[in-house]
Amino acid sequence: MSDTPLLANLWHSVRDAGDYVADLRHPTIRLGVTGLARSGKTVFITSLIHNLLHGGRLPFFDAMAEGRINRVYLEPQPNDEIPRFDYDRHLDELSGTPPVWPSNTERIRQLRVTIEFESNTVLRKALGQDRLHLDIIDYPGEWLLDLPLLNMSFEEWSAQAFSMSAMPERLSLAADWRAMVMALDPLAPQSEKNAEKLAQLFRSYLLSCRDDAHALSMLPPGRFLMPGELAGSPALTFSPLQLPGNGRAPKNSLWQMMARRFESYKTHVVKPFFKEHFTKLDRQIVLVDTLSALNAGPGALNDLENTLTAILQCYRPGQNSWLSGLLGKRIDRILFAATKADHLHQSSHERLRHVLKTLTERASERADLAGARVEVMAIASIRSTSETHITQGGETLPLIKGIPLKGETLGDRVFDGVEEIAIFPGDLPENPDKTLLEGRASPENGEEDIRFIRFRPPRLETGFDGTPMALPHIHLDHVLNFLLVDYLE
Ligand SMILES: Nc1nc2c(ncn2[C@@H]2O[C@H](COP(=O)(O)OP(=O)(O)OP(=O)(O)O)[C@@H](O)[C@H]2O)c(=O)[nH]1
Ligand SMILES: [Mg+2]
Repeated sequence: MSDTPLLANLWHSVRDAGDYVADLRHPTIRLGVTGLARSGKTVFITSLIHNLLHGGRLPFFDAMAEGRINRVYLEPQPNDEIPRFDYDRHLDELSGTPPVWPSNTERIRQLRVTIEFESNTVLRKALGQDRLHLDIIDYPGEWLLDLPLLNMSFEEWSAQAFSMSAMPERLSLAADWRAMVMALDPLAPQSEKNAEKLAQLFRSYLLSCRDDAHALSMLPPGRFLMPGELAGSPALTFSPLQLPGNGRAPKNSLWQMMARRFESYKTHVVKPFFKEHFTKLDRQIVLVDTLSALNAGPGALNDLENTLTAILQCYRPGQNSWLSGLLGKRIDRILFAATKADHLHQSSHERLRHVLKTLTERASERADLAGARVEVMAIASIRSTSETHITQGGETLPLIKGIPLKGETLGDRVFDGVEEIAIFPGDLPENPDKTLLEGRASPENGEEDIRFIRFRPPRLETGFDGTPMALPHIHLDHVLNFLLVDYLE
């Protein structure tokens, strides 16, 4: 299959013969937006759309910079079975008084944006191509981490989950769940009560791993953390167990009950997601809260690298025979973006990118990713800080300025959500390999920890005529260019 989108679109058109003419004139790109919980998916999509709709500052988005974008608007999405991405609600939250960050979203969502443009290629002009449908599909990154489960038996998965729970950064968090597993006889008759209790303890352990203080990310099964519409269903009421003795369990034992549910999770939850959604994506952006992992220490960074490897493996055809059988085409561009770069001064943005680049390079080597173009950027979907500096003893110190969220603390200080402050956010070390090994900056070398304070989103400005000004951002234009440039030539 060709790598060029024009030919790729021809191919899709031939497949869906009914839409042949329409598709050629108005191609569609399906962009997957993913990332673990709180990585910044909702804020990213909202700001991206707002910037497109309201002509934001996007100097490095070629089609926009060349004045070839005529109109951008939202249209009804093509897939009725996927809930709509609630752009209006999220924008309302961001434009409130005071503005607040959007609420959590735990499900797959979709939104269609149509871009009317003037092509600068003879072929596209001849085809009358003047419109691109951009279908954005927002889904939890946790769900991608379930792919390896398809190649595992319940016994293998149990053994892996048990050994992971014994890692130093996890052991104390897993203590209650491990204690119950060890106290139970898995060969005893099945019991819904025990299944529920075990599943609940297992889920609490995974949730506490995800807390800011630990910031661990490799926590399958994905729906335990992001259940979507499946919360409370039997397909999610299971937990790894330890199989004693000869590895055989009687038919109606607790072990068999859990093994059955593990298999139905794979059949009814994991496979349909990959089959119905994942295999239909053309391009992908993976948002990574790299700063939170840096803040939490070496265990979290290590874990993040494993997570990125697992995510990248989903894009590797041939890695999973079940999946590669379904992949009619291949995702040809993947962008990894370190989000929330506005927590750092711009002098550290390149270093933040470098940290994520090092992590993804190591992960891509392990995933042996053939074919797809992978890019790494540091971005802020919504810039909540501005930059300033102070001069102290002849030395200039870069600062960031913003309004910390109510309840945020710095030392003994508790912020009220109104007062603006300027702080030195800390530098990221120049050498990311060292950072990755040690987890954080080393004060003995004069490096400081990052001061990670959450800031309030900025007030949405309006122009003289009351029209909203686009949301401030860092590098969203680079993101758009990487993902769309060849579709808009
Ligand atoms: N300063 C800053 N904070 C951000 C930015 N993007 C996200 N955040 C913060 O990160 C939080 C999570 O962002 P969301 O966009 O809701 O993350 P998500 O990936 O959709 O999270 P789930 O819906 O829980 O999966 C927000 O509430 C903000 O506090 C950004 O560009 N700048
Ligand atoms: Mg969300």
